[in-house]
Amino acid sequence: MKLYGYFRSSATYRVRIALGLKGIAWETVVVDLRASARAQHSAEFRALNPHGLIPVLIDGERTLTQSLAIIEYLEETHPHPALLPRSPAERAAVRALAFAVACDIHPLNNSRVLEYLRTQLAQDETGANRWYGHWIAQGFAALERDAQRLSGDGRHMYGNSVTLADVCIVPQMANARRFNCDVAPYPTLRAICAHLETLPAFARAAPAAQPDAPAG
Ligand SMILES: N[C@@H](CCC(=O)N[C@@H](CS)C(=O)NCC(=O)O)C(=O)O
Repeated sequence: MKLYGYFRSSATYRVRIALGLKGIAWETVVVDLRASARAQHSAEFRALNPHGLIPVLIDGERTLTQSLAIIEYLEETHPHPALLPRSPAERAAVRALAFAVACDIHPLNNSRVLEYLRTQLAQDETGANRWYGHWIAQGFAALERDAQRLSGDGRHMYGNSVTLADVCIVPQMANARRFNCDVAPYPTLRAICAHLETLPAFARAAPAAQPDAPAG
């Protein structure tokens, strides 16, 4: 499979984790999101994904977009190990945790949103960082309470094994740290991420481990 992404993209990071967990080999095609490159806006990339967003996964003739749709596709085509529990109620609970990250926190802090704040709404770095930190704090405070209730062992967001919720929280925690958000108030989330980051599929998917990450 071919994964269009960027080392720092947390939505791509989710897909890298899922591919690794399922033991699927992939080849990276770098889409440089930096302001100097803006490769997501190139005609070539827009032909693949008119939304101008990564990740895009190519599986044979298929072009897939949206990280969670891609991961559900992988879940259906490569069911083991399962990233969703069996019962409908538990699946809904895991998806709710994943969507809290992917639908409620991440879209507000995406690069195009931050760019709009800076360029069109005249926010300086302090303003943009306040915006970023606000949505992290609001989302993580609720996720901390969720994890206290739903984690079975303090090492996973839900129950005792890796689920879609874990695939989403680790990249979001990496983003929060990158933007210097205070994550001290979320000890359960921190402990879960600290454990997950030691697992090979998570370690291999980490931004610093990608071919396009700057050396050092
Ligand atoms: N809901 C989408 C979000 C994708 C997304 O926001 N990707 C970011 C990188 S993490 C991106 O391509 N940003 C480019 C931009 O903002 O112009 C998904 O989960 O795949």
